[in-house]
Amino acid sequence: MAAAANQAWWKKAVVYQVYWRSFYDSDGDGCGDLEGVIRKLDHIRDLGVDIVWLNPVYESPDRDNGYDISNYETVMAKAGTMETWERLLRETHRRGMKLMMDMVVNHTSDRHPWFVESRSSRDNPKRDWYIWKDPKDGGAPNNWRSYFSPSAWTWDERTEQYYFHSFASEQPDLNWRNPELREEIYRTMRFWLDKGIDGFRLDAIALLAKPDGFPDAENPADIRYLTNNPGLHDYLREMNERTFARYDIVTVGEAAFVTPEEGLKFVGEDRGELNMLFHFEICDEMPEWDMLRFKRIQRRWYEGLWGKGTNSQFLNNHDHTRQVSRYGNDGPYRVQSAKLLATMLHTLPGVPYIYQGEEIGMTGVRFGSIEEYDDIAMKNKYAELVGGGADPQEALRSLQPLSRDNSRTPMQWDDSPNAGFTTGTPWIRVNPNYRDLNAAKDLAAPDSVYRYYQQLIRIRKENDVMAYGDFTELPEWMDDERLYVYTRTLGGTTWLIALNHSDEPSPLEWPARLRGANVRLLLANYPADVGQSGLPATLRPHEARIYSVE
Ligand code: ISL
Repeated sequence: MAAAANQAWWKKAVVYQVYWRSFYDSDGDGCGDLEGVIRKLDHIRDLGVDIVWLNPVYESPDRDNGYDISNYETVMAKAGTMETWERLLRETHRRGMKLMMDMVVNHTSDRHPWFVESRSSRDNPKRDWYIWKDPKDGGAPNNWRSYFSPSAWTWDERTEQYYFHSFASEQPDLNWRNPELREEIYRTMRFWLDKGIDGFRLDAIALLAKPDGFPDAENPADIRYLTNNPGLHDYLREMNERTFARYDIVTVGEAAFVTPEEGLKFVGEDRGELNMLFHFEICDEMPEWDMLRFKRIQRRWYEGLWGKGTNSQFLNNHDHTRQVSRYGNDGPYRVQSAKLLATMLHTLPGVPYIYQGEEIGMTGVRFGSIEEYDDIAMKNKYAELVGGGADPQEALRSLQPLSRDNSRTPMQWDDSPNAGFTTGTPWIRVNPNYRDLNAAKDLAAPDSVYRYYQQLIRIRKENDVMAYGDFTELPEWMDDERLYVYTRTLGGTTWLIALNHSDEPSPLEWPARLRGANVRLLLANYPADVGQSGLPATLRPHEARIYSVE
């Protein structure tokens, strides 16, 4: 395998995602805010995190929790003021961390002044900043769905045309064919870069280009047609050249439905586009844990990107339910499982992302009625199912496991009312398990998940092998559905990672080449003597171990 690509500060980084509205509420209005993030920065810094990814804070009607922007250059009042944001930037930098902003340029809110102007008349100068089409056969211009609605088109009575939206009708897509629009977006990006931020997470960035003529899809339910259309990479190269390339920053592109070959077009180090890829071949396409499928996906992406571009490693975020519930064990082995998943994500090739609450093993949630949910994607889908005749309770049950709200319930700080998140009424209910599952209790526990993350991140940062070492699965367990055993090698350093992703003990027959090696334990998620030599004959349920091998 090719040697690791050239080194860069962000390749050794660990990213922590702050969904600020659920992180900490400083003023008791029930919604998290930027002042609250400032007050909890030490919690993030003490983990050893390098980059804080902040979900969108721009002015927004909040139909999609900030991903429907109505002014790119102001902070929404719910989050705070520009002064608060600037203090957050300073306080993040003062703690030696970097701030990555979430930038949404595929679409705006339907209340953005640009769209208000665009929809006012067919000859408005900003008409072409969005995508407008005449009806076809008396209906929508084509048969496409959107991510959040049965049709990607909404009729506008005043100008008697449809406008296009990849997500909700409150999120009209920008027309990236328009050079004036593109220049305005680049100016906005430089507005934030000139404030001293350290990078962007680029939302839905694979959707910017649309196909000529918007032909009907053979299978409207498979929404891949929304992504990776011709012209996309021309826009990304222009974007990079007009903005990112002029600053010492990091960019990560959120790109659904890409293969490793397509992913490399975004992040190939010779491409002049983006730095890191955030793909969804696991979270969007692997509904529940499947070890062999997971191993295949990891192999494909390693072979496709390693030495040429940088992948991200994550199993949850604000759009995907909590990893210990979806891909691990959130019952009797919750603590061990949370640590095993973390060990895997921090030792596989790629930059690891921690989603707030993951570091204390927070779990998914099950509310009793659709009214208790907030997620526009879930509520729209529920309405579509029930509108189509589905039993309401059955529709709710079918949507609960993957509802984005599973990961959006408030951060659980302690066992005081509302888990110490707010003194008011939380915008979304706190997970009822907060009394037993919260940061204060975890930090006081001898088997603290947080303290394990601290150790994991420390050994990653003290050694280059995790960021730059080649990845090799041990053939003895390549097809094992429980055990995942691999090495990372850089120069003379080899680390061996052994994971038992199952509720049962798993015996291991170590190959002779390892039985005679000088093996030393670096980290374990069960009580063990770090530094002890020798390899275990068995791994306990959800046991994870990292060894150095000489
Ligand atoms: O979560 C997904 C599908 O279940 C992802 O594919 C995701 O919806 C998609 O990649 C885009 O997500 C981003 O843009 C959306 C916003 O709702 C999401 O929160 C954001 O992560 C529209 O801006």
